[in-house]
Amino acid sequence: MTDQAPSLKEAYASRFRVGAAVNAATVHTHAHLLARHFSSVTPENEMKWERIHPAEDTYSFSAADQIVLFARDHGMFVRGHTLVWHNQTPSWVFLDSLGQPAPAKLVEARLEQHIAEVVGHYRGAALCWDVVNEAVIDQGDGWLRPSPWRQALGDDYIEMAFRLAHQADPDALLFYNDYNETKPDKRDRILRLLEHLLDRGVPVHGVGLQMHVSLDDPPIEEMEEAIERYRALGLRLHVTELDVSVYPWVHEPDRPQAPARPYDDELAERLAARYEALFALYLRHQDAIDNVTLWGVADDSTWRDDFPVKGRKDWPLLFDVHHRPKEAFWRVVRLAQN
Ligand code: HAH
Repeated sequence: MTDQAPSLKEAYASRFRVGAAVNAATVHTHAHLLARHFSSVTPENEMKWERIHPAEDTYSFSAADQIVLFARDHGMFVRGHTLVWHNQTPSWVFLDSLGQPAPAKLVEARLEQHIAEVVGHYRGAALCWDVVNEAVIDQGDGWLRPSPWRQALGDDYIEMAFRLAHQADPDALLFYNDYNETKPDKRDRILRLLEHLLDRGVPVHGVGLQMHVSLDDPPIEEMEEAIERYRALGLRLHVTELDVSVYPWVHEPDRPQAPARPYDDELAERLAARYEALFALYLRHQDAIDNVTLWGVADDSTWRDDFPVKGRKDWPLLFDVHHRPKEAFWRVVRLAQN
């Protein structure tokens, strides 16, 4: 049945790649959708430090390798995700042999080794990397997140990571990736960081816009303003983690989250209209955008079921829990055909 649906990646072939995040399971269970509709993959977790480098002398490439081999067999682009992040990084990275905070030199040597090893392993296969993920704070005073990286190495850890990644693979496209990236305050902090890196001649080539959005927020105008500001830096843009939660985005810890709700035709229609507006926005900026990646393939396997509320079913993607194209899929495809 799904074979009768037009191919999403073909509909957008002259515009930008359309990608999906996959994991060790979905690269098999969702292979039919991936092969037909997507021209790019991002490993959801399999290249993160805790998975690929769980202990000082242990690299564990096999899960990510399977995804990369799938991509090679199907002619797909691979986005490497992610080298330096405050989450999903084991604590040993920041500790010495006595369990005390490790000296900067040791953390720096580990960072250097990790990037050389991981980027080196996927050289020529992962053509782009999210080098640094989510380094900027959401709100409040200041600029950079107080992450264990910053604590160990100071603000320069960001610059260091980009230079090391460039050394490990001079041909790879290097991205800074973040969420809430269109909120004006955070956008301005991210812009400041990117300008600072560019001024210093740091090899940063693109900005990753995660775009974990909901039905009404952020407004398209806010996203468009952010895209215009980012592209004005001369950087390439990737939409790296697109999904549309059917629940409002409540980020204040003391405000209640919306209760679980059923998925019905009205919701399907609102989701379709939202996806249509998002892809219309991307099409307006297709000369700056090279890749639009969804954070998952189909609604039966999405991180949104557990974020920000554990066990609250969500329907954020273009294919339903039975892998059938949703109304949102048809609207996105039709938009490209106009
Ligand atoms: C992303 N963080 C990460 O980049 C990705 O690696 C992970 O699998 C899922 C989401 C998003 C995020 C957010 O939207 C809000 C608060 C913290 C993190």
